[in-house]
Amino acid sequence: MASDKSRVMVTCTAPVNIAVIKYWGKRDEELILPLNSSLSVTLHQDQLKTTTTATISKDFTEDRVWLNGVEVDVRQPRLQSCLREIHRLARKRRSTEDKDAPGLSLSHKVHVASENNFPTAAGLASSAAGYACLAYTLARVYGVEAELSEVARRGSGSACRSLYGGFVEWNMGERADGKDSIAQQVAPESHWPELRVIILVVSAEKKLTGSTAGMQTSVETSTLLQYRAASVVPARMAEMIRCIRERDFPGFGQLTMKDSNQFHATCLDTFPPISYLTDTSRRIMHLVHDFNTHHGQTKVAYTFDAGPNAVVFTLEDTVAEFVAAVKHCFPPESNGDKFLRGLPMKSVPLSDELKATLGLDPTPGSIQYIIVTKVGPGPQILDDPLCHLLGPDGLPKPAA
Ligand code: 2P0
Repeated sequence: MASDKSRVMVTCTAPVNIAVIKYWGKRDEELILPLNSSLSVTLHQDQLKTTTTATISKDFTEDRVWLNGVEVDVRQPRLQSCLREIHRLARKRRSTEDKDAPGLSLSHKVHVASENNFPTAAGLASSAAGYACLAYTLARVYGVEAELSEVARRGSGSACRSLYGGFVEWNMGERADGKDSIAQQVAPESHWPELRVIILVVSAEKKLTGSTAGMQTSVETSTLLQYRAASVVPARMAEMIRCIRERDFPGFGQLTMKDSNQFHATCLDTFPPISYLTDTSRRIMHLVHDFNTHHGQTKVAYTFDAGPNAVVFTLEDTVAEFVAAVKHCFPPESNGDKFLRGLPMKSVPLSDELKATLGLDPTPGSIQYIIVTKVGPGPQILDDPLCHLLGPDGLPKPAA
């Protein structure tokens, strides 16, 4: 943390998370309280992360925020909501806990710069990592040590799950004020070291229906969503936690696929219907089921969020064979050298038996690239001042 009498500057990173029991639908739009609990896997920041720098100074005349180098409107309600919450927690700390707590005057304005190391438009849950990183970084700047679920959640519901590493549950809570709607770790990232995550980037286009508007229409029109939240998710949460604790991959994988499918069924049950999956998404689902049939057990499992990209879970010993199957069914078209990204892996040939099982005709170019990653830790604070995205003047550093 860089500081002098008038200025504090902090830089932190936060991870992307992928839900295996999905959040879809709010019971309170203002407080961002969900209809059901959800559970996610935190992805490793070596492959996907948001970096955020925040600084406050008596010299600043207004709050300012830059996202990937472009200034955004700081008056947007969700940003304002996060700032208000962090100010509230900072005031609370000073009045009740520690009169000498670090942090500068709350009347000072803040400058924030945030960057993703992956394309925002790729539909890879950038808002979750972004708001988790904002909450975590602002907390460090203002000397807040409280639990930050409420701050992150006000930015984006799923962001509260990116505050922790490993396997994370967002408990829906029961209270009307949302004080018990918080994220907590189910198991740390070290718990299941063999687990791997393969992201199949299908389309980098911006999605047609945003999550916030989409889930609002689902709440208003889908009876399936109400049934899911009340009667399906509670038992699934308990079963998913058991599968994770026991490292039961077939159980984990089957439930992950079923929950993804039910989430997309509620989208279709929404009126007018919402469809996030494309033909390529459905072909990936077939590939996964064919692969598992060939092996006579669940060795890979897909999940899809509010977009066509697939996130596939598997164990370390299966990555190379599954990637070979993906390359067979979806051969890279142009960027062959950049097709495979992330963790290094060996290349294996596809057996004739498996090739014969895969009923798909190859469709070149329909998967743009693949990122191989694993389960990772929660937000980190970066000590090296070279990592700051803002210069000493509080403005974004020019791109290197
Ligand atoms: C999830 N998704 O659990 C689900 C699965 C998308 C599909 O959380 O309105 O961006 O900001 O609370 O968190 C996307 O919704 O929505 C999401 P808001 P958010 O990850």
